[in-house]
Amino acid sequence: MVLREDDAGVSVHPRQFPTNRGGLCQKGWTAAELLDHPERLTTPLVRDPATGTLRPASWDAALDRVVTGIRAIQNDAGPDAVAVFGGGGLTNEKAYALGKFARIGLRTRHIDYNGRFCMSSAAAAGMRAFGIDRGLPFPLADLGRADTLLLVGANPAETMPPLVRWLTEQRANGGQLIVVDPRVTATARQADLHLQPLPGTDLAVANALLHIALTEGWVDREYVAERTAGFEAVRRSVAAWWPARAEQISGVPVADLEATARALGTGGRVIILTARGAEQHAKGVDTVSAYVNLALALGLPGRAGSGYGCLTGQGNGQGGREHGQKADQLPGYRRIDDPAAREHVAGVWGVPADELPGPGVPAYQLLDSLGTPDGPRALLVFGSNPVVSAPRAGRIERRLRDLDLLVVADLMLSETAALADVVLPTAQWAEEDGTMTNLEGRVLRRRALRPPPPGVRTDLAIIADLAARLAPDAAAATDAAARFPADPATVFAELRRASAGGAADYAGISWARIDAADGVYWPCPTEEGSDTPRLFTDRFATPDGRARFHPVDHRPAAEEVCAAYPLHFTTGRVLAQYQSGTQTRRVAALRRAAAEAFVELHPDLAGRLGIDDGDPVRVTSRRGEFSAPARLSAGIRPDTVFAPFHYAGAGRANSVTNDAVDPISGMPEFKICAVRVEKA
Ligand SMILES: Nc1nc2c(c(=O)[nH]1)N[C@H]1C(S)=C(S)[C@@H](COP(=O)(O)OP(=O)(O)OC[C@H]3O[C@@H](n4cnc5c(=O)[nH]c(N)nc54)[C@H](O)[C@@H]3O)O[C@H]1N2
Ligand SMILES: Nc1nc2c(c(=O)[nH]1)N[C@H]1C(S)=C(S)[C@@H](COP(=O)(O)OP(=O)(O)OC[C@H]3O[C@@H](n4cnc5c(=O)[nH]c(N)nc54)[C@H](O)[C@@H]3O)O[C@H]1N2
Ligand SMILES: [Mo]
Repeated sequence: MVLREDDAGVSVHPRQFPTNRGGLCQKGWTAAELLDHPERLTTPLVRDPATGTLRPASWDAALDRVVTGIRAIQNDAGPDAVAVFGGGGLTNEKAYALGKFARIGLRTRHIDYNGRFCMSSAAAAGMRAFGIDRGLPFPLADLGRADTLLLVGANPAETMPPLVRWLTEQRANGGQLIVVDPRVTATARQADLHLQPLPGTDLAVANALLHIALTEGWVDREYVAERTAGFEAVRRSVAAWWPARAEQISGVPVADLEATARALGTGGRVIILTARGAEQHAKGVDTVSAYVNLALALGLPGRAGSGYGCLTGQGNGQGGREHGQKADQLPGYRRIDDPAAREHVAGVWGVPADELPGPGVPAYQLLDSLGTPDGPRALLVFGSNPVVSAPRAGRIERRLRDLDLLVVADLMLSETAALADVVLPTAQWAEEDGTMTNLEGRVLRRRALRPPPPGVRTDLAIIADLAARLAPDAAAATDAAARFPADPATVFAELRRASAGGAADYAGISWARIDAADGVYWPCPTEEGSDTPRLFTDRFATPDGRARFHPVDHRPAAEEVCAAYPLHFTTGRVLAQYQSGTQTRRVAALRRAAAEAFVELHPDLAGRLGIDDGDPVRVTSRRGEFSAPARLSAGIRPDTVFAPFHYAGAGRANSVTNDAVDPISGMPEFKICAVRVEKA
């Protein structure tokens, strides 16, 4: 998009760009409204110990409070007693600076971020199959030319409207769109075939699809032999997944499974995509692996116009997961437990490698340990609102309250900021330069249109100031100031060096090159060399160049329905709200479009429960309850209830969600738990 500022304020205008062709979603069109919003924070806030309320304070006083608190806690309990929580909406520069600040400014191993709740299962499955995690290993435009496109647990018509034109184009070209979702969504309505499984059964569906492909002889034997390893174990494991068995578990009719397998197995260009519906489960990694197995068996990854991909969520969901905000990660998608990676990054940072802390713990484990005897006693949050977005949010809210020091940098007083001891007002997207990496692995520029309002600082400036103030003496403070520049261009130049040689190699990407080329795809190791729009054309990023199959088996959800909690509950998004809603719940047009939470349920179920459309209902699980008006829809399975997670307070869906996590990725089970529903 292009921004213009005139007497009437800042406005958003379309820009012709290859990924979205000038298209934006409603949130994009209205985003400028937040720049001069009356509720915007324009001064730091510090909690007054006498009254317990947040009071405006100077930057000096606020940062002093933060630094004094951190020092006292770390002197008492060691460096790991302070933790950092980041976000996938931060620019690459900020994500990088935050990871560096945690490791060498605070010397803590405890940093993780909201991407753990987002794409971590697809990331882990991609890593173990392909040796690399780039959401789409091919340009988005490939979707428009696919003969068959399978969307598993994705609702782009509401979550990624600019992507819909590729779906429209695909079908105009004669392609077939198949959607797997327990609800008839706006996306499912456009599909040629809609599979409507019980939440949490996608793995069984995938294994049955591969079973059918094997029986029918659609497996690409030559590709499997030449480009992959481990097929035999998968072949044996899916032998037990007769379509009838998958139908029994998922409710998807055998005929639909067969039609889907045929479209995938006999199409020319075939693309399989997963999103949060398939991934946000305690078996998310294995579920994605099941679809990757299917894609590999059909010979799709690396074949022109075909492949497997994950639809990455947040603004910088891809770049945010590459440069060191993750508990186990260093910049360039390096592992923090890899001695060579530590040596390289420590060299760029000018510290001895043995001074870098080891891996921390995944987001939910981190949040759930806050304020407990063995957990961190201070938390710094940049770009997330876990009071609304974390699973089992009531418990996480209590953990945050148990902290000795909670610091939140935000544009608005989010529900998490409202609990903080110190709130730091930060700049918005239109007020700072930087880069973001989109779902195709394409690094893009974000340009500042105007400076932040008086009293507001950028995240980079806040990190730089904190690092300098934490230094023990004047000489160390000068040193820290040099190590933590507030200027994004300087940070990006360092990020390029730190990422050099890593999986996500940005060494050859300059801002000028991004401008000249409408974005640059990583890996891009040299300024002269080419970038990489398509991965895997010759080899995978594994040591021997072969992709890996992983045998995976269906298992039940972490919590099954029972007499007391007889219904399946799942969550997701609506078009007009974004995430925890801090921003979108404050935009008048979006509030009008989606003012409050709702509970979507089938008319038959509602009838049995004596609930009419619009009635207030209460949803209760073993962990808590929330209330919202009923919205009757024949498009949802009668055994399943859905609510959006964008709302706080009484309408907070995460009050009931399950905090069971995937053993490999740490992804919480946002997409299924057992509930009871009654008229409130
Ligand atoms: N309007 C809007 N757009 C957004 C966002 C937003 O908050 N609002 N957030 C952004 C972010 S961070 C992300 S991660 C993306 C997410 O984008 P999506 O993954 O498309 O979004 P969700 O609504 O979370 O989930 C997609 C679908 O999964 C279905 N589902 C639920 N349980 C299951 C299941 O067990 N199996 C299957 N197959 N499907 C299931 C839901 O019914 C839902 O329609 O959206 C991005 N875009
Ligand atoms: N039940 C359920 N829960 C879910 C999900 C689900 O599908 N179901 N989805 C999960 C997913 S995929 C995600 S991504 C998470 C998202 O949930 P959160 O991590 O809470 O993400 P946001 O709501 O985007 O929070 C961003 C916060 O940072 C602020 N902010 C925005 N830009 C900046 C910036 O540049 N700097 C700073 N310092 N602050 C900024 C915003 O005002 C906002 O308060 O929710 C997860 N929670
Ligand atoms: Mo996300």
